[in-house]
Amino acid sequence: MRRFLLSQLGFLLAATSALADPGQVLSSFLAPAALPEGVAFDGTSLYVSAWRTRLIYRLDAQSGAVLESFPFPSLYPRDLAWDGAGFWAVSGAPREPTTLYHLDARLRPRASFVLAGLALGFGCAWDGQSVWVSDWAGNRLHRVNPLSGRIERSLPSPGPNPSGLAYDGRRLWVACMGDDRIVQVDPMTGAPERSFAAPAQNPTGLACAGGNLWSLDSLEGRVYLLKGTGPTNVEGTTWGSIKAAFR
Ligand SMILES: [Ca+2]
Repeated sequence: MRRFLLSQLGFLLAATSALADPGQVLSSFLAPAALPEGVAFDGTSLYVSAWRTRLIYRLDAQSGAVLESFPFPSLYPRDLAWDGAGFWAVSGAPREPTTLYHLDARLRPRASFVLAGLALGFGCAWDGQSVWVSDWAGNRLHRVNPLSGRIERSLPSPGPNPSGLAYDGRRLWVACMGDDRIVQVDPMTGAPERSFAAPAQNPTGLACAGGNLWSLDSLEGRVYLLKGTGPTNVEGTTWGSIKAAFR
């Protein structure tokens, strides 16, 4: 009986993840400028950095309309992250030191850290306590102390050329430009848990929005809203309803 219940549970879990269909494009619009590199979402507006103009744009998250723009703090804008009160921004280019900027809610620089040992910093995410920065050329993910700028922990990237990073409350999402995939990993071990094809061929910045993901493509110059894994599967209503069925 126990074996029967477990196999049924496995079937239900498989059916649940199939329904979620992560990676499906829910909507998309043109980026405000060529070569969008980074994205952050503060719960209301979308913030997109663009290489061509070296600006950060605040966008209406529904229409993509530009509401405001702010100068990026360096010549090499990459990914962004929102930490609940301000932003983090990565500056990275070949033969340039990777620099992590802390910006206030109006995008004014408040602090900066040069991250030694990174070949080309790109992705940026906030996990509630620390900042994650990906090394595009070194194929690693680094967890950085937000007060000292020191690297606390490093993991191998789940794919080549990690560009965008986002954190969904439990797992890291990594856009890999080298194979055009978006991968969810365990931030403790770096183990990949699921992945799907990026919506186009040059994925850059990533940001989480509820259970979904904002994803940029610098070749297409587009902003995509992708289906994520919904509210955290283990604690969310889907898992609750499965458990209820076996009480
Ligand atoms: Ca990000």
